This record gives sequence, structure tokens and C-alpha cells, in this order.
Amino acid sequence: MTSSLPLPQIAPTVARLVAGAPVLDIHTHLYDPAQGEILLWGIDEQLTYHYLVAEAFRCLDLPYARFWAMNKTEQADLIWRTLFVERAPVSEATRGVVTSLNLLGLDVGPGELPRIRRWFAEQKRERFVDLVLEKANVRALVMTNSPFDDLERPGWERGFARDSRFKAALRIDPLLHDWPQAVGQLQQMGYAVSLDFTAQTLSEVRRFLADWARRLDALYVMASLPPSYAYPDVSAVTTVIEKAILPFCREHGLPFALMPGVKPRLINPELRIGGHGMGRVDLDGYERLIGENPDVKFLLTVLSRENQHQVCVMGRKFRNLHPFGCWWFLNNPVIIEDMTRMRLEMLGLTFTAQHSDARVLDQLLYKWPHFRALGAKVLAAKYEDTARSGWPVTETIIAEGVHALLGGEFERFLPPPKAG
Ligand code: RAT
Ligand code: ZN
Repeated sequence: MTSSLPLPQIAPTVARLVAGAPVLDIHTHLYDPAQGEILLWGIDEQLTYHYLVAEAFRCLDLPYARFWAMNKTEQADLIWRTLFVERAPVSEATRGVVTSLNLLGLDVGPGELPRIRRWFAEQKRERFVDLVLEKANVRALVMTNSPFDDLERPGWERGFARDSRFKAALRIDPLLHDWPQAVGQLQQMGYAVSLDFTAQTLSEVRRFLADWARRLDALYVMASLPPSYAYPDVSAVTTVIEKAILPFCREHGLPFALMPGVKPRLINPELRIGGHGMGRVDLDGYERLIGENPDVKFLLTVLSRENQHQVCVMGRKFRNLHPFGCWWFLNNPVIIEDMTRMRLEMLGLTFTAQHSDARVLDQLLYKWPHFRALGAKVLAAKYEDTARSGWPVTETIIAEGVHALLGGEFERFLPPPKAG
């Protein structure tokens, strides 16, 4: 274990350790099984994933409205025919469906959909959750939990017995994206807020954050931001960040997870959730935000590839910043390899290499195997370089590095829970 590995043994050792390392998946859109139907799983959910809907429409000559009028099975049939029967599934998202089915031991091929559906119809949800987490080797995952979501909120208000593998994150996009609407919703939830940023309104927003962070037992507070946003402007966004979110995070010791780069409105609303766009972000404002608040911890994932180098430089300046994941449009092998290599070269082992962003439970079965293969390749090359430079690379060193990148470093970054 502790002896230095000969060069030819480094790559196979890294591959074995990466394949076998339990992951803490720090951002998903999955839900605790006790939350019921909102936890999506199964083949039809996989096939109607918004990444695939967008890809299918590139090949379909069908009015969008006709697609949305179909039921889920019909939509799934159409996507299967379009992306898996009439052409080969080579894109990352289509190949993902193949990987996940394959890992479940199912035969995959153009004629197999009816048989695959029959297999899923026999599965029980609780058992399937265990099966997927075990096969994907995910030790725990972080959900995205929004009190503004009418489907999700009632469950939290009623309360339920938590599955300890499903951690919570408090998602608050409406507070930043649509203040008038957020005010209405906060009022309905019993908070005495008004459109003006009075002292009472800001204190009520902080009370809302505190109530919900406690109710969820949230690990962090999270929001996505448009590329047009530049901190510190004179908008409601900056006021809410400065006067509500930062004081709350400071007082309660919760990190603020920033996800800049999503176009504020759907650039093709016909595609619904698949219609979001991406844009390069001016990160200078974020440098200020993070640099001026050293007593607040920030998680950061940025949607544009062009921003990634500056994120690494920011990581080198600010120890209260933790870059994470290869998010959404970055979750493609060509970009993942590049980003992971650059982060290792600039930040060492002090980041989280990937999150799954899974919306359908089964997607853990491809997002993680696909990442593990790429991560192992990049990491092996780095450890080989280190060995060639003269440092003794041992199995223990590699295991520690793999653990760090797959959730361990995130856990180290999280502030210790406050007593009492
Ligand atoms: O990747 C996705 O599924 C996107 O639709 C978004 O939900 C994104 O990940 C986000 O968290 O905003
Ligand atoms: Zn997400």
C-alpha cells in the first residue's frame, strides 16, 4: 500500500481506485424517495430527459405543441425511434441511456424498448433506489430543494422520515430572478415582505432562509445567475445577495453555491426546460463578491467553457472558494477531460471534479461511470508525471486524491456544523 508504485502500475491502480471509490454527488435534481412521485426514475423518464428532447427536435419535423400534447410514453417512443432506431446513439446524453441500461444488465438495441419497459414495470421504487446507488457507487447525494416549488414544498411542510443518503440544498432562484413573484410567494408562506427593500422585508427574507435551511437541514444555499449579471450592480439581485443571502450565510455558516451562465429567459421557449441558453460570464464581479467576503464560503460552477481558466485562477486566490463539477453543457467528454486536467494543474486536489446533475435516478448509472473513465485517465497521467518528476506515488496517495475529488474535499470545505 505504502510502497512507491512502478510507472506501469500507476494507470491500472488509478483505474481500479477511481472505479471503486464511493462518490458524494454534490448536485443533483433527485429527491428523497419519501417525497414520492417527484423522484423520477425509469426508461420513459430517461428518454424524455430535456437533453434528449432538445436533440430529438433537431431531427423532427413536428410542431412543438404536438409533441407536448403527447403522453410520456408516446414522447418516449418518438425519442427512441428518432435518436436510437433511426440513428445511432453517439451523443453524450443518448449514449448515457445505453450505459445505464447496460449496467442494469438489460439487452440494448433498436428493438429492445418493449422488453426494457416490461423490466422497469416490475421494479419497486425503494428497491430500485438501493440498486442504483449501489451500482453507481454513490454513497450520498445532494438534492436541489426549492420552497418556491409548489410540488415539493407541501412535503417538507408535512415532514417525512429522511433517507440519510439524500442530503438537501436550499435552492432560491426566484428570490434573485423574479423579485415581484418571490414577494407574492413569500407572503403566501407567511413572511411579511413588500416589494420595497425595507429593513423588515430584508429581515423577513433572512428569516425565510433560516427557517427553510433548518427545515431541510441544508448543506448550502444555491442559485443560478444569468450571464448578464455583474456584481455589484444596482438591481434587486445585488440587494438580495448583499442584504439577505450573505448575512444569512455568514451567521449560519452555510456556503453560497453560485451557478452563473444560464440565459435568463429560455432562448427557445418551445423546448420548455430544454430551451435554456448559455453565455460567457464576466467573472470580475464574482472575484469582488468572493474576495470581499472572506468569512463566507462559496461553491462555484460556471456554465461556459471559456470561463473555466479564470475560475481556476480565482480558486488560487481565494480559499473561501470551491469550484465544482462540469455542469450541464460542459458535461461532455471533450470538455470534462480538459477542465479536470486544468483544475488539477492549477488547484491540485482542492476541488470537486464532478456532480451528476441527474434528474432521473437511473442517470447516476451513466453520469458516474462516464466520469470515472475520464477522471481515471486524466488522474493517471498526472500521477505518472508526478512519479516521473521523482516523487514516490503510492496506492495510499492515489486513494486519498480520488476521495478528495469525489466529495471528500467538498466535505472538508463545508464549515463544521454549529453547536446547539
Ligand atoms: O442540467 C440541468 O438539468 C439544467 O436544467 C439545470 O437544472 C441546472 O443543472 C440547474 O441546476 O440549474
Ligand atoms: Zn442542476
